[in-house]
Amino acid sequence: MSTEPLYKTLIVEHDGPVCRVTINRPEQLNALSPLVFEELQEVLFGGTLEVESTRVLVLQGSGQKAFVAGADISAMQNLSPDEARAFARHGQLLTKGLETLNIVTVAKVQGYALGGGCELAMACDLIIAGRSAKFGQPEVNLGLIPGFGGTQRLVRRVGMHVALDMLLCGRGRSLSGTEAHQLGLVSRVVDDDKLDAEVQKVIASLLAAGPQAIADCKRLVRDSYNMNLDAGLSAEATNFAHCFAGEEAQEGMTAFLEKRAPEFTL
Ligand code: CO8
Repeated sequence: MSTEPLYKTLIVEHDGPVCRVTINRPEQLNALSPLVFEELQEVLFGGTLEVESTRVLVLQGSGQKAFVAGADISAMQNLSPDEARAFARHGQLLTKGLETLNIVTVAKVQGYALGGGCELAMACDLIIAGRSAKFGQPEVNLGLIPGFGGTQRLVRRVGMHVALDMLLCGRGRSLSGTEAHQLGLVSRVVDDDKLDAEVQKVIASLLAAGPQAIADCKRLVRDSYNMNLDAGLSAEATNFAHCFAGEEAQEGMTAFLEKRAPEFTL
């Protein structure tokens, strides 16, 4: 395991094909300051993350109390409209970048995932939450609206009516991890003290599967939001055919028939 010592607000640990990024501002409940954004941008897209050899990125918050309690309100207070637009676009580029990254992203959520924290988690491929996690979009209580995709991604996850309830009622309608799971906002929920073990289980599943197959599935699912069904099915068939041109599927199917574990390479 190696740790990147370069960052002020993040802890970045590499462990073979797994990279763990911890937002490390526990005193501020890991609120997203401009420096957090800058450093996240650098880690994810500036070369720190070795895209060729990393297969899973785990995003988490420091301490037990919060994943991320939102954008840093003190840093936002004096933004001009132009600066606010730039801030929102910056966050949106980051969240969009997570969705298009050729690596599976997992948000490990304990405690608060509010505002920009909920939006950051929703940009990840999988959200694994503790039962007592608290998801919410309290921007309206600040006289704001979400700016990092909350009005767009939340509705895609939980449907219009729950999304409207959360977005319009703000602090008055947050979801526990359990409820977030029931409503489809998170992928898995477990007792708080089992969260680390569950994330390890997910990582093990991801590492046991074909890397190219996983990357293709992620891309096809992500692209499905921007396609009609016919175009999406056609893209799926093309990719399915492509599987048969490479070694990965041969190895996967042969290993099954030979009753052994497959040996996939990146
Ligand atoms: N920003 C800055 N500081 C924060 C934030 C935050 N989002 N959340 C918590 N903190 C700080 C508190 O100010 C406090 O600092 P201090 O000890 O110096 O007073 C410390 O963290 C601990 O917080 P609390 O004492 O408040 O802890 P509690 O357990 O009493 O309450 C809560 C926890 C309920 C999470 C509470 O802290 C809270 O309501 N936080 C704000 C949550 C919120 O409103 N989040 C949404 C922010 S807006 C947003 O994310 C919009 C994103 C899109 C922006 C688009 C760009 C324009």
